[in-house]
Amino acid sequence: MPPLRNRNATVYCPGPRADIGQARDSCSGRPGPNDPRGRSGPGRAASRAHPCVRREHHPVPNTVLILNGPNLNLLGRREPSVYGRETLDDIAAACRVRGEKLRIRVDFRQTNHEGELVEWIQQSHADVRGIILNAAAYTHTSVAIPDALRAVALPCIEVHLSNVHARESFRHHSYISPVATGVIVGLGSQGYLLALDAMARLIADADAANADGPRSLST
Ligand code: DHK
Repeated sequence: MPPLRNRNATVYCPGPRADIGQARDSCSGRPGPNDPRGRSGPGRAASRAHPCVRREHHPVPNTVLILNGPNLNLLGRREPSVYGRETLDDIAAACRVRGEKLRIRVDFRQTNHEGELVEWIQQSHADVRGIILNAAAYTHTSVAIPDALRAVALPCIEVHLSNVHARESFRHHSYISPVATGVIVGLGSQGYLLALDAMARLIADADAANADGPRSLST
């Protein structure tokens, strides 16, 4: 199956260029309405079209999606002896602070619906470099979520607040773990921050490998 994204996504300067009109709608790099080249071949077409198509010239911040599944909206009052007293908003705020230090834009979301998690994973934009996922109860039941993760082929770190292996046996199995780059369990909200640290390293390593390694066909 071909990848759904250009993993070596080129970052585009949003500045309009007179000869091609508003060729790019924004840093997304998608063709604008006046782009005569349409939607094909973003990497090569754009590098001919605009001198600013350089990661170092107009860097778009790396985004990491942090996705939370069902009942995590109740953190703080839900079984605090298991999940702690911090609310999900507290955890989101701590993640954003850590993200700023790491120069990562944190996109933090929660839903009680499996399909919404699947759609968020599928819709990861070109600037999303990785996913930190606490799928909560869907960890132990969902086939669709790991399928979506396989499809987008982004690094994924699975996080659980509680030590699922010290709890009921149905929590010992995770459908996410086989597709995750790494797994952090049992460290409470700190697990999210450790996952961000690890993700920053994975991104830096990938960028270094890209810079040093052979040029891919798509660049
Ligand atoms: C959260 C849940 O809601 C449970 O269903 C999982 C996970 C564990 C957690 O520890 O973060 O079993």
